[in-house]
Amino acid sequence: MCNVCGCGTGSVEGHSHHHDHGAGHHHHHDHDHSHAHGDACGCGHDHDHAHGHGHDHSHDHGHHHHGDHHHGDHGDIHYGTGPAGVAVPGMSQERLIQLETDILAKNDRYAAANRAILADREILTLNFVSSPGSGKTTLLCKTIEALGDQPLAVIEGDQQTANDADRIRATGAKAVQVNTGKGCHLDGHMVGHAMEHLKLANNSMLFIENVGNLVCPAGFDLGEDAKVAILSVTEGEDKPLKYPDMFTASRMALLNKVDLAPYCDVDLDLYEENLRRVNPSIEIIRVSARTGEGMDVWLQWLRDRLAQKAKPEAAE
Ligand SMILES: Nc1nc2c(ncn2[C@@H]2O[C@H](COP(=O)(O)OP(=O)(O)OP(=O)(O)O)[C@@H](O)[C@H]2O)c(=O)[nH]1
Ligand SMILES: [Mg+2]
Repeated sequence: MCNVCGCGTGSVEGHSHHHDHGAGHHHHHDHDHSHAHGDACGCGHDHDHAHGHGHDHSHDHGHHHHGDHHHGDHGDIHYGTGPAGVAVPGMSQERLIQLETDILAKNDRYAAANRAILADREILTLNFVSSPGSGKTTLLCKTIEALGDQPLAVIEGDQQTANDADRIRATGAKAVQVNTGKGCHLDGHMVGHAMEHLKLANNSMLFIENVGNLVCPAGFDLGEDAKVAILSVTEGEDKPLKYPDMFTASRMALLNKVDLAPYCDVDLDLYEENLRRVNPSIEIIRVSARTGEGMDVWLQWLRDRLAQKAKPEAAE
């Protein structure tokens, strides 16, 4: 997850409802606020704030550079080599790990509740993750149209606007938009709330379009059956190597916009090779939402997953 942007702050403080998310969002950058909640004081050491009065914090900002990054052979700077995998000015690695553990534990409880409901109702749930503009909404619209009368619903996550939910509703499908404000990902609580708004049919499909972001959504379980990563050929074949977390977390990768491949200096085989380097078991389908190439393979994959979702008949 993303400690740097404080994207889980709302959850930690019990404000994980999406309307409150923006308000909680700055707080990890806010030194005073951290104190009020007993968080790391910024001195780089955890200590009990009840006894921390008089501690001089003024020395602290910008001085503890050593220890949170390493230099490589060419002087390249590597943050994230500590146990927390991330560096935040003024926070110790121990404190960061505690914060992440708290946030994700809370998220996991919401996600588990969603998963239990979705399993009981045999609803195949897919979490579509990608960078902005890779074609998630276009692919979803084409998928919905091709699936015909298959019962399904869509949860749309974006920082702002209802554009994508409007595009989905134009196909005739049910959709609810979740605006995350400054938030950079959907979380389990937001999705549970959105599920309540959608009258989900039993043995149906639920598609969740996450906020366009190749980083933070990787860490947040929503209760889905699988993450489906959408990549477009225009992004470049090195993206799986640069943002590996998203692709190790995904079961399926749709390599979209293959119609544009002739116009780009892109090597589709290398794209797939790089995906398998970070996730050897990832499934990959080359598609074009524009021309429909590969859509039959993708639709069959969806139907197979839905069939698997059906619970075995209860033994008499
Ligand atoms: N040529 C081509 N263009 C595509 C394809 N799929 C999507 N696009 C275009 O890519 C642009 C972005 O598509 P969207 O579906 O909005 O992408 P998105 O991932 O939902 O974007 P965000 O929700 O903003 O992250 C649009 O102009 C689409 O028409 C494709 O297969 N081929
Ligand atoms: Mg979209």
